[in-house]
Amino acid sequence: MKRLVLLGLALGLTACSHPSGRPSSHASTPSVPTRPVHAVAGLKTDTAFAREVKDAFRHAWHGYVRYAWGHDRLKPVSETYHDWYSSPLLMTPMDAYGTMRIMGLTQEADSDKALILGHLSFDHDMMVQVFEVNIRLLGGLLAAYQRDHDPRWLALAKDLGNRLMPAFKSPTGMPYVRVNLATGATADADNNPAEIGTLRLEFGLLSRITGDPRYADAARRADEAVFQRRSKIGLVGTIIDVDNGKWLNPASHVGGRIDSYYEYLLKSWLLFGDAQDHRMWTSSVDSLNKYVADSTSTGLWYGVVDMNTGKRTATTFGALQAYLPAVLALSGEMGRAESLMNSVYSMWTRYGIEPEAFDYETGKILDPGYDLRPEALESAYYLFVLTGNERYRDMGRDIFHRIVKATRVANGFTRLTDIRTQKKGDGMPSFFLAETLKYAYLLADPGALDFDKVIFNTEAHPLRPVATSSR
Ligand code: DMJ
Repeated sequence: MKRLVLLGLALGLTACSHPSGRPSSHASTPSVPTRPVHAVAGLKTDTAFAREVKDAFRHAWHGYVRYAWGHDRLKPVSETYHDWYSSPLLMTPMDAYGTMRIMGLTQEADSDKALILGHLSFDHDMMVQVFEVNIRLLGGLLAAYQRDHDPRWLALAKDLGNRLMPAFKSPTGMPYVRVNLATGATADADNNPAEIGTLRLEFGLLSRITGDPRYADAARRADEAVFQRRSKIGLVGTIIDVDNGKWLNPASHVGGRIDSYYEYLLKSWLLFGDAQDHRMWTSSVDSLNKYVADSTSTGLWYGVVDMNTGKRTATTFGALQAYLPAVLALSGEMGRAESLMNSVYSMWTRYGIEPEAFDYETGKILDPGYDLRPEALESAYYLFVLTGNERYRDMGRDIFHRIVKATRVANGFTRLTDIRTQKKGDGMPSFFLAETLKYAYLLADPGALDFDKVIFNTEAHPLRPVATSSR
């Protein structure tokens, strides 16, 4: 059934349905493709929940304004800030901006916008991590431009895109991990599928908006270079050398360093409507479901296997892997998405807060930190809007309450170094404002953003389809 639906979509057929998502009757076109599943109409707002999330956001933002204004990240416990590089790139303001607009926090958003447009500059002689800067800043700038239509956002996006482009100048076309924003010098050939493949949405959209194909072409070549080097059984490994294309670590999984590679294969197809993306996604997810998925007595998980043999090498799962129910649901694989969401929620309730990593066979915690991560809330949100089933909103509300209870401090929210003792660290990542609180808010008030009109980048910046001819 799934294959028929997807084939129909690829061929541009007009009607499809899914038992959980409402039927789609939109025509498929290359530039604004039809989606496999659609949001359930008329979902009600949970006003009390929405108010709580907004209050949490204001609390986090006020901590940033007071102690970290103009810098990358708040350290709420020591009441100071952290910058990623020698000059701040306004990670938190850029990540927070779209969430403020969705929540209707106009005053905060206006002052945030003034800060960014007045101070954000990429003209710095410093090495930056291409992936991190892309998902936070290029994604955030493009989403802001598509929302506000203010050309200053686009000018910054173009400038950043141009400065990141030298990263792709490797013999294989796969980008280096880091690039110097001023000189174009590159560093670190040992890259991974996530950092290589999580550029397509932003670079593709930059090309669609500017009419300059160079960005999309470079990111697509990089994606294809990873896909072409998949093993005979269709899996990718954890680390690859972008100079010679050789795999340096054959562990295959859906966690950090691979996670958003899969996410972007699907989303590139949905945003750009290209049949080749669709082929890469379907063949990749088939291999994932065949080899990496693990049906156990405690439910469905996705563990670790050798990319060449498919032999299971570890039964590790954790906070980062929790994005997968969202991606499976968006692709129309609702059964698997719902089973995996049950496992994700069991991980939260078992330990009170999810661990960064644990062994789903033995229950042993492998990494006890909690970094204010959003993935479980992201998946609860997708499942709620695509099924209309309140149990997913209940899960999300419970997760949100657990986060607030354990991580709220006087001047914001902070990561935990150990979920067993709830020992607090000292850092509020920018994605807490971009993703964690945005997905919590959208669970509470799903009408605040039309799910069917956007594709969220991996930092939860909502991107919109643009016709090829548009300038
Ligand atoms: C975010 O920066 C993105 O969601 C990325 O894909 C994974 N890590 C963090 C959130 O956990």
